[in-house]
Amino acid sequence: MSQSAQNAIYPVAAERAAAAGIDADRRADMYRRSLDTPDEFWREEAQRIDWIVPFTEVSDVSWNKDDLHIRWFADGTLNASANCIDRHLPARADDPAIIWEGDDPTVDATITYAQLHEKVCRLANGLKSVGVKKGDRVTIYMPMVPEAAYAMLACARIGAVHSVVFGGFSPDALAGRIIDCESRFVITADEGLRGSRPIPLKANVDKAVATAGIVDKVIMVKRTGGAVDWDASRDVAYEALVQAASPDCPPEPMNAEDPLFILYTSGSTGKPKGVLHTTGGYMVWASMTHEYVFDYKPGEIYWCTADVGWVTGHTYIVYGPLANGATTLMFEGVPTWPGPDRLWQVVDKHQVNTLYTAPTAIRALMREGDGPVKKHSRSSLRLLGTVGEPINPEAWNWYYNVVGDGRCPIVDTWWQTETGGALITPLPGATALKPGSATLPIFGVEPALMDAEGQRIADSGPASGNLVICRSWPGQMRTIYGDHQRFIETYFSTYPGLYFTGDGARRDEDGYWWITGRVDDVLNVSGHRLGTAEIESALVAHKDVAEAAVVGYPHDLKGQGIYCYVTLMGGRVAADEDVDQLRKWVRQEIGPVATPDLIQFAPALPKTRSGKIMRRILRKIAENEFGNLGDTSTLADPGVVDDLIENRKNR
Ligand code: 6R9
Repeated sequence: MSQSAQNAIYPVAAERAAAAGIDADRRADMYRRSLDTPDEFWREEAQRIDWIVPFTEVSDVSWNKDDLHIRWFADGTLNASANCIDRHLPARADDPAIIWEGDDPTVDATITYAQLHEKVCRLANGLKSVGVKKGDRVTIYMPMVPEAAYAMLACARIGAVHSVVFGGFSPDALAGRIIDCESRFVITADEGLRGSRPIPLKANVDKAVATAGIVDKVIMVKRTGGAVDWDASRDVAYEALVQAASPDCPPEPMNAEDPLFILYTSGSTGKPKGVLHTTGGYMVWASMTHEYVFDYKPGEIYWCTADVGWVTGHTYIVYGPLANGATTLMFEGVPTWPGPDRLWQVVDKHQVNTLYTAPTAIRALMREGDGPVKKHSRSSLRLLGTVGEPINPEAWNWYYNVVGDGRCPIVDTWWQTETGGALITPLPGATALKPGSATLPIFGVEPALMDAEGQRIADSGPASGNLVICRSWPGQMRTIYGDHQRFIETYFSTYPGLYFTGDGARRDEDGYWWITGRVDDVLNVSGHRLGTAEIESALVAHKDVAEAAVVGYPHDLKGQGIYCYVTLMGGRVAADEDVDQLRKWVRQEIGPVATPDLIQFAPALPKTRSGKIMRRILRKIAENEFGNLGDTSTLADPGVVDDLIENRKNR
């Protein structure tokens, strides 16, 4: 890429700044106030939420390791589902809340706010009738159908804590998540449908439930009508349940710090972490960022292509847009089926104004050329967004010039499951854009850089380092479910008193932030977060595998690919079928998103004399940068490295 492309700046168009809720001056003023007088700022901003009992205290936070607690609006009460539904009924009962676009392009549905209210209330009563109580955890393992949103909101309505598990995860991965949060209830569908291929969700649940051994009830939505096994003492038909239930279900008053949901995400070590978000702060954050980041205006059609199994689906398909009374589009299918123009066809069909998707999807569609895009008008689009991984400037430029015809700003939103919503992001009417930069922090967010010695780098001027956040924001996760100590150790111990993001970043001469990617052992494959430790433990669970180490390497389409080094039992030499077998094995153990891209069999892995695998060396070899391995003097057996280089898979 040329230097000039890297330095390109796209100023805010004057008409846009004028029409936007927030222009550059207002942004600067609000940002300053959010840091100078935070209590005042958040007291005002929190008025966007309907409180049952108003809060008196804004925040009570300590990031001190010995007394770590994070509380926002703590003595207020509210209900998230009432904020997403009931309060919109007086003015917009008949407005579309959800537009559902099925996998099959001829199948869609529109659900108004009044209908959403009835659906959610009936299900909430149905959940009560099968024994779900306030505080119980309910696992949701669903395809992208409106019932997934109903299920989340029905839990929120009665104070149950949902744990949505991505429908692409395996029975074992699902079982692990059910067990970790002791969930006695599962909501699922018979099958999912993606690109016309059925996904056996109920069969997966049956296996997971058998493994977990603690589930009382499985509620199943009929999506395809495919054959399923049925255990009459445990399984409940969704349709019958909601039909029998009353459509009247008053929302449960929840304390602001009562849990709203748990969402599992990968870390650098151990099993996935149950990220816990609470009600008040999360709702303020979801609503505020959805409005400002997407410059949302009433009546607009807003489409986030994420799956509800990820945090982006939680905050920017369900809670943010619905809290703001928006019309949120939910898409069941995949961007490339039945043809590579599906997204653009859907944009025209539903007159989408805002499209929010992942760089990996943009790169895949870019490969199909401009033709499929140009087949459709896209004239309704006014804003584009990206999330999930760094976007390369080539993909950014294609998105901007081809998809957006050079007239739609792109909001590149940096955030994490842990942060609840966007932290570093442009505001479309306020922020000049630089392709590849997430630009500037949103209100209340104070980022900083740390150097390798653990020292804070000066807050002005260009610099690179590890990205930390210096003060709490309302949408921040509160703990790891069941393991507060791990929460403290993971996020607040590397740099005491600061939240460590796990990302590296660069700040340029204009104070713009460029996220460079994870600095820990977390991979970002097609925008999906995966822990190398999880893939390693899946590999070593195979009877033929003695040892495994997994690293990422640059991948044109996926951002990062999964590179596995494997030593077989008894020093056996690998055969061709071993590769296929192990790829299949990992798919089964974790899910298709974790399928290894490259597997290199090695007689041994590079280790220090104390037996630690030297991942730095493995990363370099996987990146095909073996000329520059750095210090190898601590290797127990330097010969191992020569073999690894000679047989490397990424050339
Ligand atoms: C929302 C979400 C979080 C990790 C994060 C970072 C990467 C997300 C990004 C981005 C560069 C962006 N990431 N957005 N990197 N630019 N705009 O994706 O949450 O699944 O928890 O992943 O994704 O590395 O630390 P999650």
